[in-house]
Amino acid sequence: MGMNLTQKIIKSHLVEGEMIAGEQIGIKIDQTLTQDSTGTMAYLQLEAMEIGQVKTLRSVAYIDHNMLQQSFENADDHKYIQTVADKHGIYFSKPGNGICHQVHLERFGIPGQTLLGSDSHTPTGGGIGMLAMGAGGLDVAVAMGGGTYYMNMPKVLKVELTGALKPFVTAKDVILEVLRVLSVKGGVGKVIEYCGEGVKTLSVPERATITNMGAELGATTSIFPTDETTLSFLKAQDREKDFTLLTADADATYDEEITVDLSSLEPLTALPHSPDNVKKVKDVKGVKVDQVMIGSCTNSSYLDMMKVARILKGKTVPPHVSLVIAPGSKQVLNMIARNGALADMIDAGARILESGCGPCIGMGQAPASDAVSLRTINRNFKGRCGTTSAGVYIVSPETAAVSALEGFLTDPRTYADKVDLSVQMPEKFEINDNMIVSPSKTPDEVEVIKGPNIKPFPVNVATPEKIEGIALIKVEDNITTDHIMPSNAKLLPFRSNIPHLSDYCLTPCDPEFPARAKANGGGFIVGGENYGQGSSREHAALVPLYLGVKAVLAKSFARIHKANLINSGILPLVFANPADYDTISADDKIVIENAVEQVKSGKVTVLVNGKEINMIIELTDKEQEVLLAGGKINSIKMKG
Ligand code: MIC
Ligand code: SF4
Repeated sequence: MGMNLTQKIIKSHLVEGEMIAGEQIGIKIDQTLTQDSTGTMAYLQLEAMEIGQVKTLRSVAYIDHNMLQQSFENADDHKYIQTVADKHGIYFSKPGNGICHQVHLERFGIPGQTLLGSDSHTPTGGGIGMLAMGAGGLDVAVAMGGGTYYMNMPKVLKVELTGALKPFVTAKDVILEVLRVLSVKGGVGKVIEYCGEGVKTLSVPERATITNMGAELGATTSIFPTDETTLSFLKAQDREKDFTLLTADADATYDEEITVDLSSLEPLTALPHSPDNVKKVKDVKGVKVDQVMIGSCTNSSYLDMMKVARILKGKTVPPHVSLVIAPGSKQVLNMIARNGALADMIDAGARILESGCGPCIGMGQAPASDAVSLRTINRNFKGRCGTTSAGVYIVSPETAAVSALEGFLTDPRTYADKVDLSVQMPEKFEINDNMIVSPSKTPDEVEVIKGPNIKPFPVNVATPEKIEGIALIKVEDNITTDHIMPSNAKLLPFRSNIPHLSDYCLTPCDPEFPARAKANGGGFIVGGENYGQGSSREHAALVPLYLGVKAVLAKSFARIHKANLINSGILPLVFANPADYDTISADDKIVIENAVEQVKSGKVTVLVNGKEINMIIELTDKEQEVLLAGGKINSIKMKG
């Protein structure tokens, strides 16, 4: 029987297990990437596991998230990452070189290889046919040491693309349409595999926009086949030798299928505060816009920037609009600087930011109170931009640029007669890798520098026989890791300082949570569907661990967060009967007797104020071992 592309890549990397959807498999990881906000923790764990030289084909440490360097904490983290990378055989991408996903696609990604990144948008690499997945830093550290990556064999959802996009309708609108259809939890446990006639009409950056935002579906990853377009892209990056032709077999089968007719799509937007709250721009047009932000790993490619520059050329943004643009990489910035497109942006009144995540993760450019901000980013969770009362709309670069000029949310097709957007892919990108530092050839001589901001990370104890405490908080569906462990300009400098971060845990839901958790010596969290969606940050598990959280009782979990909880020794329990969620309240007393045996059986009876509630704990054999040991570090130590 024929295989789809996902199955082919998994098969060629399979180390353990059978390729049956839902079953545990172990795969070999070829490449890893980290970024600074998850990287410090990943490398502290790499050191704790006494991993010497990395065993991957390529590992890269990027600095792109926190580049404000407003005080020593930030610089400490950067210095630590640079020196630890140097010592362990990891390439180091200096701050300013660009956003990890954009740079990795340009310079390192290889079709058919596996990539594990400590960032949820690692699936960007699926745009050139990589099996690229996000994971917690600890799993990435293990992969760097040559360890197998364990996961559940995903289902494969085929998205058949037909037709071709109309002018001013974009790849962003394609993924927003998929989000509209499938929702933010529609991809959980699945790889989204694109195919069909429409594929060849999309450039590599367009494909990468689509796979990048597959993270918002909760998918394991998303992937495109490779073709002439992929080859030309790699050639233009001087990396022709990295090309392999990859397609699904003609008789491949899939677990689910949907079709998206590119020709029928219209410009779309995700309204505040969820990426699946999707509407047609023409149906919500006219909203007055205060801020427009163009950039992020979703939409900051050379093609995106050139189109934006063409729209802005010779025009001016109105007084009430602040337009900020962050080109995705040094390569992109350099090319638009040389060809004059950057000047067109500056002329129009845009503020140009350095190549990095910036406003996407609340590192500056927080909108004013109650402001409307149009952004080409991938997540518009409440407060993520730095201003809780602001409303962030996710849009394409074309919609962003046109709306910035008009001052109101505007259907970009109104500019179709005025601007020619037929920008060609360059035959050669400008290549200058002088901001990528190769690792030391004499690693023994490298001193790893840890400044005072770098604190040890918490480690759990083995699962005890009896677990008890109170329900510290009860939260609703779709709680994000931005709720559990907020990230913004004030907190990002403390990603290697768990004690400091613990004072902010779950504060967007309840400002008293940290104090209550401390006063009670820990306890339980009660959540709804898709608990922990969004980022890969394992801080959303490490900080609750530090606060003594023993288990999370939820209707369902997001994939990466569930893995991070297990790696931290915190029980991810799912209501056998979702209606039981309604019977628990904050402050209820919770007891789990005979915890070890119950976890092993996969069924856990929880006593809530003495009343029995049935929970399920779905774990692979490996996960069970890790959880019962009190987390991954303990389980590795136990094996010696
Ligand atoms: C994000 O987009 O939420 C982040 C910031 O890139 C995170 C990583 C982090 O929290 O450091 C992600 O996507 O995993
Ligand atoms: Fe950076 Fe935003 Fe992309 Fe996360 S989503 S990697 S913060 S640009």
